[in-house]
Amino acid sequence: MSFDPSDKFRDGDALLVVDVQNDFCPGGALPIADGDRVVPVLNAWIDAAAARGVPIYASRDWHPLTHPSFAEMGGPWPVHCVQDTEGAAFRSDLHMPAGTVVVTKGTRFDQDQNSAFDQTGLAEALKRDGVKRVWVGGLAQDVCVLASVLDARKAGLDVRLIAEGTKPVTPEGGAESLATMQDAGAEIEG
Ligand code: VGL
Ligand code: ZN
Repeated sequence: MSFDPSDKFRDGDALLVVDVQNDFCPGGALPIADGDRVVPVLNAWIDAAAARGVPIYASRDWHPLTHPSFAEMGGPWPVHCVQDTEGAAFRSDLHMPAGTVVVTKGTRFDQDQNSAFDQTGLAEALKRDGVKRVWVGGLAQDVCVLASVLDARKAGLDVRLIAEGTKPVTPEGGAESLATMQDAGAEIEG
């Protein structure tokens, strides 16, 4: 491994891996260019977090078959991450050490939840566990990572975006989301 993130962590840190699922990677239903390339990067962070006892949270988009974000329901996206399908599964090469907490979102019938914090109780869980700062990576940078970072800031958490560990739906969206996250006080790592 060329880069070891171990020395980046301090007490009060947590790692949030957003939506590293098959459908968001090449070959999936809503593929993000190079989406699979975040996996080795995030694995290094996950391994370092596990070794240091930093809590790891992995969110997943987990939609019912009739979800309002799907085009056929009037939403912006193709059908993706349908509950219990292979497309909704975490990438099989993503490290999931024992104790990794799965955060399920996007299950509502009446509205989408892009953020891992949206009505999941995640902010409360992090506060309960004494978390002050979250390291965030995953997919997609300009959708669910962006929404999660902004909500983390709103919840009063310090945020570090793992720049190499996230990819956007569009390059323009990627650049814009970076600026928006920085404006909200998130720091960009890498
Ligand atoms: C996402 C589009 C639709 C994401 C989820 O995880 O970024 N993007 N649903
Ligand atoms: Zn979705």
